[in-house]
Amino acid sequence: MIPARTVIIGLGQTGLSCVHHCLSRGVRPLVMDTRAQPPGAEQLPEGLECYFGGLNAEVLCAAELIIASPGVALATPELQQAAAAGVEIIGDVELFVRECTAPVIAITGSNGKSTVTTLVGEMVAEAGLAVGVGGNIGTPALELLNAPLDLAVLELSSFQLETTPGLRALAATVLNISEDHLDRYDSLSHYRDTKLGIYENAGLCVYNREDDETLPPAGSRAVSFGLNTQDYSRVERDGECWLSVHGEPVLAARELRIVGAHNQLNALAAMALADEAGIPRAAQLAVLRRFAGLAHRCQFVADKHGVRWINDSKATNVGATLAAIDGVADAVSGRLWLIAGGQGKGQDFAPLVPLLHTSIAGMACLGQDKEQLLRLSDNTHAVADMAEAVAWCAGQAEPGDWVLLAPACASLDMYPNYPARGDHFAALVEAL
Ligand code: UMA
Ligand code: ADP
Repeated sequence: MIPARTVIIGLGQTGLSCVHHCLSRGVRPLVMDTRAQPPGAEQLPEGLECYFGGLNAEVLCAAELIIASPGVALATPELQQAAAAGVEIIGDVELFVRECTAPVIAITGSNGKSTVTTLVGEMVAEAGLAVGVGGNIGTPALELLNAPLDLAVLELSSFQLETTPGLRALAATVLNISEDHLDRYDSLSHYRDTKLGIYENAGLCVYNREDDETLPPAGSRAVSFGLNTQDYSRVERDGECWLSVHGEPVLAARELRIVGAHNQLNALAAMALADEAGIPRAAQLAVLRRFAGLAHRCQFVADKHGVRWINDSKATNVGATLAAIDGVADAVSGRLWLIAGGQGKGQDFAPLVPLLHTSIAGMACLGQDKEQLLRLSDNTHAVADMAEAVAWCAGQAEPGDWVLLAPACASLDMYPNYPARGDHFAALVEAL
């Protein structure tokens, strides 16, 4: 039951999905947004009560329920006041899990979420089941309630996990933990603990044996994935690398179309989750053999005068950039040039330094936090924007070299989102 005095905070995709959900349940919510002209305002039905340009603490404290968008921090003073006044604050995913009767597979981590979510979703569909795929990947979870489902596969951000106390996943995973969103969390352990919340009441916890930060609480029913031999793993057989399950090789790694050790881990995690949902191995392997990766993740753009250009605009944190470099490094015959920069979100960029001294010939640095990147080593170069970054790399690179856009930063200082950044990069490359 959604109470009559419900306030929805934030009018992005999430807020709009919550408005539609409330209306479909006979409740007319009040909508609030800190922005004077939030982007979805024109899509609201006529006559709905709105409060834009700030948060009204008085209204919030008088509410029976607040549904907060993930982009709004719970630490916001007006929300803290409402919480202190005893008002329940939840997110859209909590509304979803309260109503969804199908089992849920829940996926979080600093990197690889969308890849694993897509893989699992496709595996379930391949097995002939009705599957809904949503959450942080882009389709608001509540939209999945519009069709009958056998299974829901949700990508969950730390922001969404903060406001989803009722999650009871059939299987849940934390793929990995590395620095991100430190502008919203006071420490890495705070960010990690929020992510580990996904394991609460999960039927099976799927964790990364290479990353102790992903360990579920003692006593949990758990299975692991990793690069050494246990559970879901990568093994060597007759000089060849295989993905194996409980010691049995099931797929030669070369049959995967997505590259890099990180993607082998993603494939193993997807198999572990799909196994718990009873998806036949043949359906899993069919998907792993054909899946060529999502757009803006290590995506080949063009070969220009013998130089290969790669778009990994989705690398919005240092961990993802390291994985992208690792993923392409073996394939590069010449030198590798990197384009990075944007909003650093409080991260430490130091893990890039060893690579700037070894695998990376030079780095074009752009965006709000470029100064921090420029300081990392001598082979960095400041550029004003993406056009200058592409031009500089084109001037440096020789046939056999690769240029990789893997910014280690959010795009929001220069673009509406990471796909817009990747598209702009690709257009500039095509025009070379
Ligand atoms: N905002 C305000 N004032 C408000 C409300 C929001 O300024 O009152 C700002 C936020 O600070 C943010 C922007 O508006 O900059 C959008 O926030 P939102 O929560 O309204 O976003 P939605 O459009 O509802 O999209 C959200 C997720 N966005 C965020 O978590 C910031 C989307 O994840 C998600 O796909 C969508 O719900 C559907 O579930 C995007 C994302 O960047 C891809 N996620 C982060 C990440 O992956 O790192 C967590
Ligand atoms: P997310 O949804 O968590 O952002 P994606 O699947 O979209 O993850 O991948 C984002 C980027 O993170 C990719 O471009 C890649 O460089 C990197 N990445 C993907 N999987 C992993 C992984 N398992 N470990 C580390 N980095 C990864």
